[in-house]
Amino acid sequence: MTESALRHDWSLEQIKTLFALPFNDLMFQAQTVHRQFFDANSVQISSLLSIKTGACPEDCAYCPQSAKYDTDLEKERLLPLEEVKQAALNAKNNGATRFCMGAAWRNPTDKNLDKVIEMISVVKDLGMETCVTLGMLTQQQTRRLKQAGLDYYNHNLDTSPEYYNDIITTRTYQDRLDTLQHVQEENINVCCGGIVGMGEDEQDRASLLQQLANMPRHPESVPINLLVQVKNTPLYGKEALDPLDFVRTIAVARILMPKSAVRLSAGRNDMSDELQALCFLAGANSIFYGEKLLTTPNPVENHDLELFNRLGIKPQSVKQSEQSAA
Ligand code: SAM
Ligand code: DTB
Ligand code: SF4
Repeated sequence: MTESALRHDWSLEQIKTLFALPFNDLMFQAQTVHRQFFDANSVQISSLLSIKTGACPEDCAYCPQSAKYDTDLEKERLLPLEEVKQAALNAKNNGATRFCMGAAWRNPTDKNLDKVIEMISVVKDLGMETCVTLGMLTQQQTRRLKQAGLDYYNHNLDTSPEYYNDIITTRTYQDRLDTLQHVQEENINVCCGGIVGMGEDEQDRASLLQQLANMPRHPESVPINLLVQVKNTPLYGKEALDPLDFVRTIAVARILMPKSAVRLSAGRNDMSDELQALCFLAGANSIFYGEKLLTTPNPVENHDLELFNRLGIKPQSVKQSEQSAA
């Protein structure tokens, strides 16, 4: 499949038809597409660090960092540069090729952005790819991040436009699309996906993927998060998603966005090794690596390395990931 064969005109019906395929047929199709663009046994690994934790003014119903919910979280101010450098170095020594820094902001102030730009610079100097997620950006702020050499900006759509108002009221879907447009216009790689298991239905999952696949450029990285249920957030206690429907979501993302890295993201701590193996078979080829996501647990490194070993998966080197991002 050539670049020009990438589609941006998926109808909801077509996507729902993929979801409705017999599981084995869906997996076969996803695996076939996956092998056209990727080494099927290679997975990119990114490590996360929360550079500013908690006290966020937004009301995202899934999020432990919202100031609106009493989640027992230790709030922190923006971390000192040296601490960030140390964490990135540890991540690199453990084998991560990309370092993603997240801040619990609605949007960064220009002063905050100065500090984040220093962080991007020290992480780049370690030879790692950089990613930040800071909330909404103006075009001017996006340009500054590009000039700082930022590789990826993470900004999720989170769910379908139809289900969105049940999850967040303090920021609109259009606000998110606007920030994503700024990032694409400045030619920064986009990392954009969503969360499933929030009580949405299959049509919502299809509609979220339709939004992503029909963007003018597919996001270079598509994180598919399974809701991490945190006590005292509004979504705590939601009925769990059928794990096979999670695998289907990964497979459909892979088919719709053949050249994108599809990331098996939050929620791995609650998944069996076998379920994760099915996700890789469905076309996931990137993970968050390291014992913590932003504020919640993730599998320990040794466990992941053992799983990779059992599956014959090789972590991707920085060089390979540069090639696939180009
Ligand atoms: N505050 C910024 C923003 O929301 O744009 C950046 C950080 S925010 C924590 C980054 C993403 O983490 C969210 O968009 C959401 O998709 C994901 N996330 C947060 N809490 C989660 C949870 N409990 N389970 C799964 N994903 C979660
Ligand atoms: C993304 O899609 N998932 C990551 C990252 N982008 C920033 C965040 C997951 C957060 C899970 C809840 C927590 O640890 O606070
Ligand atoms: Fe704030 Fe981001 Fe959490 Fe929403 S997801 S409450 S914006 S930190």
